[in-house]
Amino acid sequence: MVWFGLAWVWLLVLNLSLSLSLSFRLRAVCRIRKGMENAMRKVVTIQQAVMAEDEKYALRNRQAMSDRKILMVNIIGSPGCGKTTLLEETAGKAGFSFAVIEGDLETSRDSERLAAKNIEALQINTRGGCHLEAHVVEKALSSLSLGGLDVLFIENVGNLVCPAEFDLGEDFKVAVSSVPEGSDKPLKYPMLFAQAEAVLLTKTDLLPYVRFDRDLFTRDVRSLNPRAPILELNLASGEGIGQWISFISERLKEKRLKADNLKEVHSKGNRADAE
Ligand SMILES: Nc1nc2c(ncn2[C@@H]2O[C@H](COP(=O)(O)OP(=O)(O)O)[C@@H](O)[C@H]2O)c(=O)[nH]1
Ligand SMILES: [Mg+2]
Repeated sequence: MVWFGLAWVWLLVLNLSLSLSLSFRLRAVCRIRKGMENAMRKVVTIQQAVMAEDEKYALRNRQAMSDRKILMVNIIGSPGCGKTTLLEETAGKAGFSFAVIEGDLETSRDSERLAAKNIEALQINTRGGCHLEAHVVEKALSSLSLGGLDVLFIENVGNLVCPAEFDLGEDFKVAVSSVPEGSDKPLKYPMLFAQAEAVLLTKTDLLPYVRFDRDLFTRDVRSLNPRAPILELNLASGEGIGQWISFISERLKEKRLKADNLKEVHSKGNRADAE
């Protein structure tokens, strides 16, 4: 009877200590989670502040390009999708003049490739940064000879994620995706494909050798972005480069027409004020 009583008391004590330790542990987990949530909130707030600050530079870049009637195009795609090759192939075939801001983590290989084609190219090395930012582009603008320039291309750091989140002051972004990357990329990286003014599908010469569902690619791009043209390019043969050049030429014409119309409206307004 005594033994039974002792066992019962022992079980009671064990149960109590177990539930106390569980409740302490739960409270500790809650505290850690709360701490993490607060830290995350701070990180998000800081990131928003950084992006808001950078937006001021983007506006300044946009204004500077508008004043000079230069079309600024932000080219974004994975490493190796053919961004530099596209610019090399554009040189000599385009009826417009252009310069390039090259964004890479390291090396000046891309700007050297472009310089070999007589394209003015300014290399920016982000030293680990996964995208270009507007304040860096502003500095680059002051080092480029912009006089008489029609188009300024920015080859952003090879990446489908971060560059899509940052406004550099460009007129628009262009998404580049190559056949060997696979047809599923638009839905996996929707932000870029949704905001692009044109989607380029490069390396179409590899279509016979790579499993690539063209219909799926087109359908997915369309679901994210109903109006952007999808331009297919084989940069090995130059096939499709004409439609790319026409697209840019058309956008340049539109920008200049808009700027001229705006100038006319302003001067009419000024004349009316003077009368
Ligand atoms: N087969 C094929 N290869 C291409 C094409 N475009 C580019 N490449 C090759 O793809 C590799 C990466 O190209 P690059 O322009 O440096 O890509 P980037 O990293 O996006 O600038 C190079 O070896 C190019 O020669 C294409 O249309 N077809
Ligand atoms: Mg490149």
